[in-house]
Amino acid sequence: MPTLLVAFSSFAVASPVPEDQGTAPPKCNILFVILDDVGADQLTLSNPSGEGLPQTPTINAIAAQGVNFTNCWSMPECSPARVCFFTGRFPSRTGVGSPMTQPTLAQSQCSPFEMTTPRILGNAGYECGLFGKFHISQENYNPFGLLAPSSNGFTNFNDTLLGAPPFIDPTIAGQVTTDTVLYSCGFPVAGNAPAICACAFPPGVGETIGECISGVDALECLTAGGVSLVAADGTPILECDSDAAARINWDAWNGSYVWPRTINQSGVASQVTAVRTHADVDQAELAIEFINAQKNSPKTHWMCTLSFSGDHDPWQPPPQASLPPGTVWPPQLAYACGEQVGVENSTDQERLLSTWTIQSLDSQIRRVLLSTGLGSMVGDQFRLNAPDTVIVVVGDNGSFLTSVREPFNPLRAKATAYQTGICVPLVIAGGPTVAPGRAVDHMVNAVDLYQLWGELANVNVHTAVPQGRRLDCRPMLPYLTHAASPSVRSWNYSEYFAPHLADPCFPCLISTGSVDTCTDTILTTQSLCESQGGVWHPEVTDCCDLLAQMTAAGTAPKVFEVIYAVQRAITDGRWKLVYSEQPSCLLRDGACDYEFYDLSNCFAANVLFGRGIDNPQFNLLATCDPAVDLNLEQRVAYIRLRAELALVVASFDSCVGDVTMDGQINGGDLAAMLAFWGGPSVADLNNDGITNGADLAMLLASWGVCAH
Ligand SMILES: [Ca+2]
Ligand SMILES: [Ca+2]
Ligand SMILES: [Ca+2]
Repeated sequence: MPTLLVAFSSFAVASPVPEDQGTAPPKCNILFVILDDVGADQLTLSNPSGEGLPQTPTINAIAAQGVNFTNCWSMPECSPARVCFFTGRFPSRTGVGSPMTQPTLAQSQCSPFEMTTPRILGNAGYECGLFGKFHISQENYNPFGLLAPSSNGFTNFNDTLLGAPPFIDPTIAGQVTTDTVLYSCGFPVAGNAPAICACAFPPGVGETIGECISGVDALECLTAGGVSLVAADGTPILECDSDAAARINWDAWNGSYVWPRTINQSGVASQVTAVRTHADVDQAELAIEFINAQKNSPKTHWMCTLSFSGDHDPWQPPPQASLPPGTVWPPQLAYACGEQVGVENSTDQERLLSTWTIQSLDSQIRRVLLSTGLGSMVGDQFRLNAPDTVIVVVGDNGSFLTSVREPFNPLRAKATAYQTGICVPLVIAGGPTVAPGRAVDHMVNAVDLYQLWGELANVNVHTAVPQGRRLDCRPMLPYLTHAASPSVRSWNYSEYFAPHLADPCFPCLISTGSVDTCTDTILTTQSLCESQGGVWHPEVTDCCDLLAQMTAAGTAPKVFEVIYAVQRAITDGRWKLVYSEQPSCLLRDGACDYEFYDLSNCFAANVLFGRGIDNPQFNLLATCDPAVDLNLEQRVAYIRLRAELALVVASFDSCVGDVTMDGQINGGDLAAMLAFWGGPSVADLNNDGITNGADLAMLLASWGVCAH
């Protein structure tokens, strides 16, 4: 370990942790709602000038009776953001820098040795449950398999281990056998409306054919858990027919309507292969049951995490009952889903489906609050009634390309450290919150929520974690309890980096008209690539090889973008520095590793709280030379942020062999390694998918105290 790094890192962590202000308020219950892939662009609260945005009367009411945080950074992808929420540590400390996909190895999933929120709050007498999408760890390449949530302290988990809704089933449970996709939304359509068909339901135990009702709207049938009858060529079958029903594959998944459930409860894992309740509704229902059950629980407090999966692609029309009255598919659009053929061609449909999904989620949040007594209707006004419960609603990362709203940038969205990829909505209400209806424009980060959970339970998270473990979170409670609390953060940070995988990840090329975007780190399987409208290129090893091949063939696009394998962003609130590990083929075009923005002078800053969108033309480092590109004020800010970023990155110095993350490489790490011997694990130090002698040799070679 270079001594320079040691000096930097001790400097970086020596700064005192800010004290909580004032006397500690009483412990609070916590309802934590995660909206998957809902970036700041999606809500009027965080995108005030946005047009045609989802109607979110419940979230707006929570903000009106609480605090709207208008300057929240998260991470560019699902898994890193979620691990931040529950560990208070930046991705470079937890190892989770990218979304988990099927081949992601254990060391790129949340470690079982992390002191997650349910562990800390459990020690403080809280009952904790997480319902909905997990995506913090997963069963694949994880020694705990289906008990992955429990291995992270989430011992009461129910819903999905998948990172997204399953793919939409255009075959209508195996009935349609043509190669042409007739029904891309997973149910039969006729013109611009759901078709009318006979609706079959799954057979009960011991039955071969279930109930059937003739002449049902296909979306209503799917919502009720049925399958519409169609012929092999897709022709709707109007009357019930046992021969037709016998052709249905009842195990076929179908987006948010039919999906696999995993449960962790009391140390036991179980699964349901095909749940036939819409995921939004199911997740809300689980939260309601949990919260109401706590009224009779011997534990004094609770934390319910309601992790909606709904707004992650692929989108389908949600249940009609979840939508504002009168919501109809507009006649100018084909009734189609998952048409991921690029930004120019598919945005209207994708945005409409995303809009409807967010509206559905808002109505489910309202249902949870009304069904648990945390809210009530006073006339036609929704009112919170949560004096001892804090309600937090957050997006986990920026919106996905095809759903991005103006003035945000779809080509610098989710998966990037630009503003569209990391700015998320955050509203908090209830409990000790004073002066409701405020906006707080101070910088906050996804990791800070970890400290808030502690603050609400009267636990100092910095002393609750094992000694030597570094946290990145800062206090949040002062923003709730003091209307004029000054900014705690002087800088904010976000990052992305590629995962360790069991299989090689080949380039995936997504063409969006004038721009071809390539990734060789995120869409890690052929099916994932193709689900995003991409083309998988296993004949080459990375995006640069692909570009070389296309150039040689004369098919290179005008604009070839690569999603960088390492991205880091840091800001002091006005100036923003973006670091990207550039692939060699792009560097040839004169790109540089750093971009530098004055957010107060970026695109649409006047309508986005004074911090605009970091589009390429606003990059101040036009020639990559600060001495040429920047004036004195800019140069000072640039040098300061470069130094700040260097300190942050230096503080990430890894300690290979410290499996248990306590700053020592000793018998505890050896015991952990032996416990995982022969399989994938966080003790797979050389990242080859197996824990064995090669890893042991590395551990023994670094035996002792970590060099930081
Ligand atoms: Ca997400
Ligand atoms: Ca250790
Ligand atoms: Ca290994």
